[in-house]
Amino acid sequence: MRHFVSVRDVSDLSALLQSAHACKRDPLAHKTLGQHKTLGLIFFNASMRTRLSTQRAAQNLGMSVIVMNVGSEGWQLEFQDGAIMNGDKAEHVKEAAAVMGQYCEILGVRSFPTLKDREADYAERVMEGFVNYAGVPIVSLESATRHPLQSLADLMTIEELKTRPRPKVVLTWAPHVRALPQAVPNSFVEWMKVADVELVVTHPEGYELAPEFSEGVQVEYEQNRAFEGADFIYAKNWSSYQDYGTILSTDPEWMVTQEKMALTNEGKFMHCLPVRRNIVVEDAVLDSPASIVIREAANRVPAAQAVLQAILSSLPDA
Ligand code: AN0
Ligand code: CP
Repeated sequence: MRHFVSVRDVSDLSALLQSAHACKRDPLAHKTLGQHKTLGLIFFNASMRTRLSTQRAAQNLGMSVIVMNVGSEGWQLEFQDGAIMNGDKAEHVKEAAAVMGQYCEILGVRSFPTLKDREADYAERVMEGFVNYAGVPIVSLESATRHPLQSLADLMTIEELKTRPRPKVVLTWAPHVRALPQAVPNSFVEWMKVADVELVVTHPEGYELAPEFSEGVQVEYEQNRAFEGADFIYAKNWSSYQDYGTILSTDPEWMVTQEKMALTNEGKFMHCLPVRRNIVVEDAVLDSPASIVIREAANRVPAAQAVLQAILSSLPDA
């Protein structure tokens, strides 16, 4: 594997999943694979799970890790080709990414969307800038439109806990007080489409995901109907794609409750975290045995490890 920015970078999904499960069983099986190699983790935005789990995964492989919060501690970067840089941007991604690539064998990048300029966000200007100019493999730590390390951990978790070969998996929109990216739901849908699951997406009207993700996906606008017989409920808020970046609804009726979970097939509750209690999901659900959010977060380590392992194994000098 060269880069890991979307599911399309995975040539053999079942092999990657098997590798992730193996990393979970025996985290130190390849503890020298990454020796004398450095992973750079570049954050334009806040993170807890992605930062710590990816760092831990790299350590399990013997890698060194450099972390930089470029969003708050670095020079402001320009991404526009041909820009006349007379504003507040001190450096172009062409130099910045190329320099970082001199210091690290692999770079991880987190960069949220603007939620203002849909075209720029969906063109993945930041992630593509790094892919084009760093000269080393790039791992997405959540980009403007995708969060593939999260989706891989989610899929691992579903595989671990499913009670039938083709579980019903429901992605439900839930309310939130802030406008959030579509990256997590986009990615979840993208990965579930290639997995062996029955996927249903439920959200209020106006929250349809971008066509490249929603194409071929079953949408049920009645949340209760979607929940019926579900094995996994995956809750997430996102802002509107159509009316780009706006909050169209804060309807508390969409919060995930015990009452709604009772409609499922003893369904498990999933969320990528961080989650706002009693806004997205009520305490009773998160505090119940049906909640698997901590296992899901734990699986971020083996998921990241499997990805780093695949990239390390295909470095030119490996
Ligand atoms: C981010 C999002 O919704 O994309 C990160 C989730 C992993 N969430 C928040 O900003 C709350
Ligand atoms: N789920 C997730 O990516 O969490 P962080 O934003 O804390 O990394």
